[in-house]
Amino acid sequence: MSLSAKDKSVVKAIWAKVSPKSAEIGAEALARMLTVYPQTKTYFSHWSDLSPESPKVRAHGATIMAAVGDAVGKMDDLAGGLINLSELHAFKLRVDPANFRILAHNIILVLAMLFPADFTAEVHVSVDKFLQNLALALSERYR
Ligand code: HNI
Repeated sequence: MSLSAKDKSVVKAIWAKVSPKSAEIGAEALARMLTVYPQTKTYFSHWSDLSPESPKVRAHGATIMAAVGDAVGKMDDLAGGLINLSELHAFKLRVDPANFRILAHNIILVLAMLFPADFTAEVHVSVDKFLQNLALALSERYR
């Protein structure tokens, strides 16, 4: 389902609030994903340490979250804006797109943990829609 004008403004507002902690959110979300959904570890098997404290995991979480922040600025055309990242994940990394939803779940969880007062049900709905649309955009090149 596509993002309404209200979803977009809600996502922009919460991103403005949380973006100073973007690196921490990403690190925590990626670490959680690898711990709680260990099947996702296969893609990162070239890293020796996949523990939650792993510097590689934490740095990569920050990279992913920076790309999520970039996508906030591309909400009017996520598929077009993320075409290169989609290409990378589809053809080079061969990430099963089901994993985008798993990561989205973990990002939402961490947002709720770090910003309990701001992460209202209304914000949750719009962020969930945004991340599902982002996952869809990243899956664009798989077809
Ligand atoms: Ni993903 C690399 C963004 C989900 C596995 N990923 C990247 C890079 C960005 C990125 C940015 C770095 C690109 C570059 O080097 O040019 N990834 C995103 C985003 C999402 C996402 C925005 C979803 C919100 N990636 C996932 C998921 C997996 C995943 C769900 C696997 C479970 N990504 C990877 C792997 C790499 C990667 C593997 C390469 C890591 C490395 O450096 O070896």
